[in-house]
Amino acid sequence: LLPLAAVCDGLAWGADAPAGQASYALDLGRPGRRVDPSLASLSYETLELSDPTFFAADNRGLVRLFREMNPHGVLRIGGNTSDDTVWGGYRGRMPAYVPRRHGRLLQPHVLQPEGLQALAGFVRATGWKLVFGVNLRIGSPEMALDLAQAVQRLVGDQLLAIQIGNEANNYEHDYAAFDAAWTPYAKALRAAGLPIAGPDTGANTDWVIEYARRHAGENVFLSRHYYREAAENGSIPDLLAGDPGFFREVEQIMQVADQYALPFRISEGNSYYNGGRDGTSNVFASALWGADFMLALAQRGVAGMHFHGGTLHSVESSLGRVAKVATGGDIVAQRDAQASRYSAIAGNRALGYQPRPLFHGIALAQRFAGARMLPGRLDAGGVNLAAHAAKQGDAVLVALINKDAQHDVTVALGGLPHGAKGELLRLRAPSLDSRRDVSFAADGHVSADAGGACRITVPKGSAAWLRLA
Ligand code: BDP
Repeated sequence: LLPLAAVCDGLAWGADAPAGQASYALDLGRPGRRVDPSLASLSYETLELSDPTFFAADNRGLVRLFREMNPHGVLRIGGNTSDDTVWGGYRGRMPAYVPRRHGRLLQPHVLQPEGLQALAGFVRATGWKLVFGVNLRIGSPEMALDLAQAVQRLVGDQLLAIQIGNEANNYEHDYAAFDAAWTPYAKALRAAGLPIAGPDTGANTDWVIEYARRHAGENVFLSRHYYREAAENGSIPDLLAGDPGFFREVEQIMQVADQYALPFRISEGNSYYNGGRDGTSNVFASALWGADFMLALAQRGVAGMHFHGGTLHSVESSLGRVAKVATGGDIVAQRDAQASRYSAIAGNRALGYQPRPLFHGIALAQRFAGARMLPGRLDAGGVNLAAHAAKQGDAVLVALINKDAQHDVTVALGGLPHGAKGELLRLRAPSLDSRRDVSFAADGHVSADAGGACRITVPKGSAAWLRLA
């Protein structure tokens, strides 16, 4: 018989520097928040619907990746381009246009009914729910209502909510101005029996709280966005350093959300805005960031995290730029060049689709769906290590995410069910800046000793996921 430590130790490799020593003690007696099955969710630009072959039932490669990420996900359509879009099916008077970015007159996009019909087919094929954003910036309540009703007719009860405006904090002077502009839209939609959600603000926690106080009873969930910073300021060390200030804001929102018994969703977000940072948002570091970020949200009771992405054309247009598509290279590089830098899925219909590194981090966190998060005491031993745990029926799930670029770490786990046994999966890649060769795969078995303890080595820049029962 092997000594127990060897049975439960994960394989360590390439460890030149001495490994850090960490401990993580779970408290099985105090289960916390239940992880919503729709935690792993996505967000795309409204402009994506200008190509009715993209969100379409027969775009099988994309349907397959959505279902693989999460059979219970929520697709949010919105972004800057939702506030640039007029509804082609509307027969009433079109709204007047206003000058917008950098004083330039806005060129509205026209959403055609075919794009919406195709989206409905895609939603049915994936089994996902839909959150749809209508134009507040250059819209009219009448046009928004007409569009929202068309969405509801096509999507039926897979429509979770309509949101009004995208990041209105960028164009409304303050919350009061937003509320005044928003109210006629909300009234029209609610009078027609449509479910609404909001305020879909960029980063204003105070807006979410004020909105909840005024409108909780009218909404099916509360929302805001998250980006760590602008792409220009992004880097792997910056991304992996974490963002404790943001999680304090999440806790403030959750207090209010709980008071009104409303779910809270990060309805759009990713690592760095302006389309993401090349060499950071689209490499393996983003997988470790994404997994940790989602589980830190779930720990605090956030129901869903919608990672923003999509084609280069669509996201770049939302920023007022023209997309440049790289040519040459092998098929993986060619597909990669089709998507915005932070998108979890790359590719197009002709070349096929493929998961980006971030996709695998999302998949790791999504394994916690339906479980109850557990409190735990982490002593990271000076290593940039994140740990999350949950109880899923009789099983305990643990994620150990070593975001450290220098140090492997051996984690002494405690408080596991005595003598529990289970599986170990590892999320890894050749290095933090790998664009490919990411794997999330089984790496043998683990077992806790008679005292509920187990030691796992997690190499630098990798994560381990355990399930013990
Ligand atoms: C967000 C917008 C979205 C953009 C994104 C970005 O809602 O439309 O694509 O920023 O800058 O604020 O990447």
